[in-house]
Amino acid sequence: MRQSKLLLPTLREAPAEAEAASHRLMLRAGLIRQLAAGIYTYLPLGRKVLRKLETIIREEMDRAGAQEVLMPAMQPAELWKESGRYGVYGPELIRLQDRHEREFALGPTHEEVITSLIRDEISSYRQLPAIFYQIQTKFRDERRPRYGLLRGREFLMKDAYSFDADLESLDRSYRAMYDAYHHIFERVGLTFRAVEADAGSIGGEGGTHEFMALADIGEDTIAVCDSCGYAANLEKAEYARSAGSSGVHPDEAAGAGPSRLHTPDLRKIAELSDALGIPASDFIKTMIYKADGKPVAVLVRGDHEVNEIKLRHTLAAAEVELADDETVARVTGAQAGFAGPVGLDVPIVVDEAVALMKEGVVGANERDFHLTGIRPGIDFRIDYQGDLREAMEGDGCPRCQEGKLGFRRGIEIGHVFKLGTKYSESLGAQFADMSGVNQPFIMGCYGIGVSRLLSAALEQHHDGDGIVWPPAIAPYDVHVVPVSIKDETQSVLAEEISRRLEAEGFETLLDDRDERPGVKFKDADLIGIPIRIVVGKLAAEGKVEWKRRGATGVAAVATVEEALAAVRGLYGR
Ligand code: 9G3
Repeated sequence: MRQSKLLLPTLREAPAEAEAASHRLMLRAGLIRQLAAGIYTYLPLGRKVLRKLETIIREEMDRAGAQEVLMPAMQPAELWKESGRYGVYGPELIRLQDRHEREFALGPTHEEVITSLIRDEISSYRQLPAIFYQIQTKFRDERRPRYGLLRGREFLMKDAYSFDADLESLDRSYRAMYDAYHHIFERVGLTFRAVEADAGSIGGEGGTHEFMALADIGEDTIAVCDSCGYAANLEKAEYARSAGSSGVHPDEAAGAGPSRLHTPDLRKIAELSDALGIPASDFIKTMIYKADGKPVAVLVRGDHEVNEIKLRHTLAAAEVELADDETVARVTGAQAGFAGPVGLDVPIVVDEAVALMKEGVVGANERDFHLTGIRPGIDFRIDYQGDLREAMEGDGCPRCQEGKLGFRRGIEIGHVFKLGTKYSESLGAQFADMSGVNQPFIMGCYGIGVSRLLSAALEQHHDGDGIVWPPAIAPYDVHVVPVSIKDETQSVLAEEISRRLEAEGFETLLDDRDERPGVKFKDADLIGIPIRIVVGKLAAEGKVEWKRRGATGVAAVATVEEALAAVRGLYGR
């Protein structure tokens, strides 16, 4: 491709509002342009990379035995009413009416659509197992689209759905997708972790993993063991239970008992800990939550944080949220900073670490006062104790018990779920089993954020000069750069090299622009084609220079044959 003909509007600087490195690079390297918040046009270079990602995904999905389909973006509201989800999603679900005023939604995902299709098209266990996938545009009206393609409102997703006759078969489908995801992300050249995750609102029969591309811009935090392979989304991360770390068991020799402490305006654990010279781990935090609207006191140690996902599961509640101030005042008689468990008549659930404390400092349920020497289970009721806290860096690994947990930031690039019969039951999608009895399909669903993959790849593959594309997804294989297009020898040799490479099946970008060398090299660094062949003064001797993008050191002087061999070597051809 001649660069003089290519729409490749590179920028020296990215607009100020682009915060993420990948977003800045996409704008500067002319991969995308924004049409509206969270809505982008892919320019030629961006489209080419996206297509390479799609090709890798298709190859691995097909190899795993999945069948490609393409479902509509316009989904009848009736389907979402039938599945019971129409009311669950708020403004994030984009709704519209057609000319007959019939209600539709722009598809954010396709469980309802695929289940209604298979309800009509598969009726016997003999047709199972079956996995269908699509690569298709999704619409989710995010309140705060950000970081370019990382969180858009119209984005490309590969979503697959498996249909099985029983749970063992679902396990095989799930495993096939899980393995295919590893192949895809390895081929794309990403550093990633498959982490145990929380199934969230999608529900389903347990079993869900997220695939996280490691990147500091990532919105998710994952806990990773420094010695075994354990990795989990912080939402769900466990940790090695301490056998009774702090002091004796409560009902043995307990402390001196309660005493009041005047703590004027000291609300935060850190302030109290500083003022009183007591470590945070000797405090007990009392947080008043509403579980499906009902107040409950949740206690964690002063140096721990409540894990609201674990809390929701423990309370078997659909929704948990911190209570508002007036509920806190009504329930405890004081403001949040002075809330404590003594004398409360709402349920009191405590994290295990609190139940193991001999005594602790708690709010006195009175403004400007705290109580010391409070003994869990003696000075206040424990209605339930369990794992309610966030894992912390340095916690022991729950899997190998030797390693320590560390935190990493991740971009969620894939998510696989065991759905069970959640959609096949609500939509009445059944098949006749071996004894002719109608059973609901056992389902799984499997997503990859295809456009988000582009961002993740850029977050992981760039340097100070611009993009360093992994060869498998680069928009072009080779960048041929004649230094001075006016020099007949250089431009003829550059054309020759480009033509020969194209004839061998390499996609080449020929920088035939009449630009100063500095501009050409800066642009070449920015757009990051994996290997560059520079045709300069040495052309007269039939010599060129070649260099790998991202490699250190100077370019290698070589004959044309040697340069072509270097290209074949890079792409293993
Ligand atoms: C909605 C809206 C946003 C949503 C959903 C529904 C996320 C929704 C979860 C999934 C689960 C899997 C198949 C591919 C992999 C992910 N955001 N989810 O269901 F109406 Cl507005 O999409 N779906």
